[in-house]
Amino acid sequence: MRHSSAHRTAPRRIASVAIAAGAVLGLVGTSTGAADAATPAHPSRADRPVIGGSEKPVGSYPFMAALLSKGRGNPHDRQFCGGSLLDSNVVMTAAHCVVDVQPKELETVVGRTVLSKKNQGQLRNVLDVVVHPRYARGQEAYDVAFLLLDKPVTGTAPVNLPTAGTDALIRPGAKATVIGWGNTDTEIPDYPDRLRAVDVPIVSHIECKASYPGYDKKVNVCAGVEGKDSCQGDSGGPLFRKLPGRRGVYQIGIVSYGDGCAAQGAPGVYTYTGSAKLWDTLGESAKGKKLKRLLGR
Ligand code: 4AZ
Repeated sequence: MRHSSAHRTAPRRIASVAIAAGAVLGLVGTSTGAADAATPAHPSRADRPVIGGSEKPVGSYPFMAALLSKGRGNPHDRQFCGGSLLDSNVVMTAAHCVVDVQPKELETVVGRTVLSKKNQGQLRNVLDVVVHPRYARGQEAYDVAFLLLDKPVTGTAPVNLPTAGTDALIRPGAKATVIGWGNTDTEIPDYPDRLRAVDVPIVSHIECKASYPGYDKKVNVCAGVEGKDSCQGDSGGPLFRKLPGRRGVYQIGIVSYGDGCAAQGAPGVYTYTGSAKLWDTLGESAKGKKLKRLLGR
């Protein structure tokens, strides 16, 4: 989010996105621990690949949403942030993606993998934008907002959220996945048309606070390692885990900010969706209270 205003000035995206994905080169697979072992500690410029993820087949992440600025152009050029389906009528995203945007200027598509494929997924207008009442421009915490859709998304299971206040899903070292259409290259910006995913380890609150003074462990969680991270354009998208024996996935974070992408000692920062404080304080605004009721939280 500290980069969001810059993104907003970019012609192509309101906010910015991109998953830096791909781990180092396609040589090394993407989501096995082996990739890390195979990555030189100090890759030369030439072989530093950057945010290491990989492409995903259509239908892999049906709950994924893209935020598009309305217009006639190619949706790939209009995408500026990610989001996730939280309820048939609600898409969750980052506050910094939408805080300065009118609902009329926005549309969202759920279940599309290739942005330019206009017939993929379910496209919706946005009736209202509910920004977390504690989110303050220029600050980094409480970076969550909700888009109320004009009609429900059908036939798609929303993402699950962790039980608020239980931190079992953010044990440091645990493997999570982040997805998006954000930048895949830290040297030459490259925004993919097809959704990408990268596996990232959860980082401890202590390490994260050391990297980011504004980090608030009550409402944030960090993840990432050198070479694997979310990046510009991935903002608002989900960080999630698949749990053994459970259907669907559990979203533990929302892409929020970071100091660059995929650099050593600068993991990505996420809004922590299992935070009791995040959900309690959402009720401090009238719209937030209504939304909590709608979501049964
Ligand atoms: C951004 O500018 C952004 N490495 C998103 C995620 C990260 C950094 C920046 C995390 O939207």
